[in-house]
Amino acid sequence: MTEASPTTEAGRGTILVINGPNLNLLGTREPEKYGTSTLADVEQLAMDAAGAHGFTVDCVQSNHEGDLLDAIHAARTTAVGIVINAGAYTHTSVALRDALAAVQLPAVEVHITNVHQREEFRHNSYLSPVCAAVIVGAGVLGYRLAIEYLAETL
Ligand code: CA2
Repeated sequence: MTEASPTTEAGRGTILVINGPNLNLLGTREPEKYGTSTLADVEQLAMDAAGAHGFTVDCVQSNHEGDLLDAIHAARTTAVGIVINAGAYTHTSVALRDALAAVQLPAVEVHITNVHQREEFRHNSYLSPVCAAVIVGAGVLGYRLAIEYLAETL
């Protein structure tokens, strides 16, 4: 018997949108840096953008690296692509990079701020080399651009 494709239940399939540590605070602190949109706003924006192209979204936010790894692993059978803002784990986590490489789904890395204008330690991303595209500094619009990219290329 052939395995069900992740595209069978939901039109063109499901895009997994992952937000990492502290992004649950969006819209509540440091608006000058991260803007005024909340995480719920970002997830709605992603849902709308994906829906316009026939995709559904699964949204995951966690402050725990292992939970993010589990979400990426699960995407292997549930999603057709990934949008990931791994927050500070971007700059530290070989494990998240290995997970993204292992699942072999197209992934887009998003950062709300332009990490290259910030501290030196934010300039390196362990994830960028295993992502199809990287969007930084576009604010929360970056999530929409990431979904547009996946919708064009999937
Ligand atoms: O610019 C981004 O999206 C970042 O991924 C945000 C991370 C940071 O560690 C990365 O270098 C760049 C930090 C997320 C913190 O989110 C907050 C949101 C609102 C208020 C406080 C923190």
